[in-house]
Amino acid sequence: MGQQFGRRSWAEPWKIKMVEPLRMTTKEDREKALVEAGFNTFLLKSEDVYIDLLTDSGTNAMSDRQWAGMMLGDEAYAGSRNFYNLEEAVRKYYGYKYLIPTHQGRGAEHLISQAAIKKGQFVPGNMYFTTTRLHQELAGGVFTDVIIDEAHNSQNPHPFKGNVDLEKLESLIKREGAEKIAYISLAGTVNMAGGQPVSMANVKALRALTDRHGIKVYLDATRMVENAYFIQEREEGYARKTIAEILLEFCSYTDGAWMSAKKDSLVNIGGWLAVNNWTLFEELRNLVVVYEGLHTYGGLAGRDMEAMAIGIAESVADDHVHSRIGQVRYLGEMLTAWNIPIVLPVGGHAVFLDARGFYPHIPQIQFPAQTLAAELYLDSGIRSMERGIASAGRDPKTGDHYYPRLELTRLTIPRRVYTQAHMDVVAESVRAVYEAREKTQGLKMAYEPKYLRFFQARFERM
Ligand code: P70
Repeated sequence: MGQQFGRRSWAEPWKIKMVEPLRMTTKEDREKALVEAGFNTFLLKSEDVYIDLLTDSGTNAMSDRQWAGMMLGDEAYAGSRNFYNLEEAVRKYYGYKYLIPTHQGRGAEHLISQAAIKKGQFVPGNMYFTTTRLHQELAGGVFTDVIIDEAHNSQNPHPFKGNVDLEKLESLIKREGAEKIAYISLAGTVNMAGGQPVSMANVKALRALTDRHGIKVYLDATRMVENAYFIQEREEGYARKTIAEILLEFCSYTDGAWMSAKKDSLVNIGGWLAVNNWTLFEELRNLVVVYEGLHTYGGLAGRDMEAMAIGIAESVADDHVHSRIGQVRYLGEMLTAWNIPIVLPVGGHAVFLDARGFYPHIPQIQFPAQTLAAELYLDSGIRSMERGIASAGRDPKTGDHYYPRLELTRLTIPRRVYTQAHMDVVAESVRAVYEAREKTQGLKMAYEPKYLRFFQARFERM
């Protein structure tokens, strides 16, 4: 593939030591499983899935060193050695002073939202993320999207579609007053936009603007390593800097971060929250014992913290990130070569299929992206995730559906798990589903839970 695009190929900087057999199913098996799952890929049994591209969260393969670290778990209730190793890794690679471990990302989102949002305050962010926005709303905040317009257009080739629109932000601050802004909720990369990065220039300018108004910036660092890769690749002055240097510089423009370590940090469970301000830290450290566990384990076992500490160091290795993003891009380039509509540029963790491009005849309220996820599973047993109107949920004020411009189905690539041959099989299945697009009909929602409905909603064929 590298040769076809006139460049040298990459290869994985590891070899395989242990394998897990995959189960193949028949079309009849899959039809039955899909109906039982209410056409929701979250409700399928993993055993019924062939290639699992539901998420890159907690689905990564750990290295031999991480597994060895699991054996060094210091399972003490308080003051585990592994906590201090994790604290040191976060300080070294992300640069924040004070660390609180949490069981996963949303545990950290809960704490920061409770501590830093007063009822009625606005929380501007570069596009919503489902769990992040929900915790902000549950804390009484009002999420406000301040991402650049380009992000809402799946075909716009902007290299940093995750950027904050500083004019949108400034006019919000002018209109509402700085004291009505809880903090800026900045994500790198932006998941719902297609894994799109934020530039260093943008975060620097954001820092300058927020400093003028005395507003804090907290970073969703979940896929910030991948964001650093795009800066190295695309932004002037960064080609010769390492991923680790770029990560540290980026974080230095923010006041703290929350992390779902299940992504970048190459573990199956874990997260953290880290800040530079001692007073805020004291409050968070007090809150964590209510919801997660003591502040030196936060819902994790010692071994989980050790695997995370080692995973953080592995995650910033340039050759690792290069091959990780290279694999995602390989799949994206194959689909683009076949004129299949995807979000461009291809992002860091996934290829996002543009379900509007697949099914222009299916109205958004008939869930085109959910339909596409169901069709892909039926075709080949590949599991993907809806990222469209079902994920967007409802406006808490009016109760109406949000109608996001992006109606996407995500093929999310776990790190160090699948091979290039798996990507070929995925691409061919996507092509088969694309070729059958005109005959495909939409879905209706048959059951809708109150919170984060996409996880447990059930659908039926129209
Ligand atoms: C995904 C996962 C999790 C996530 C994230 C960003 C940018 C925070 C979190 C929460 C899992 C997921 C979550 C909600 C809906 C679908 C899937 N993203 N910030 O697959 O972290 O899951 O550890 O609590 O992407 O994208 P956690």
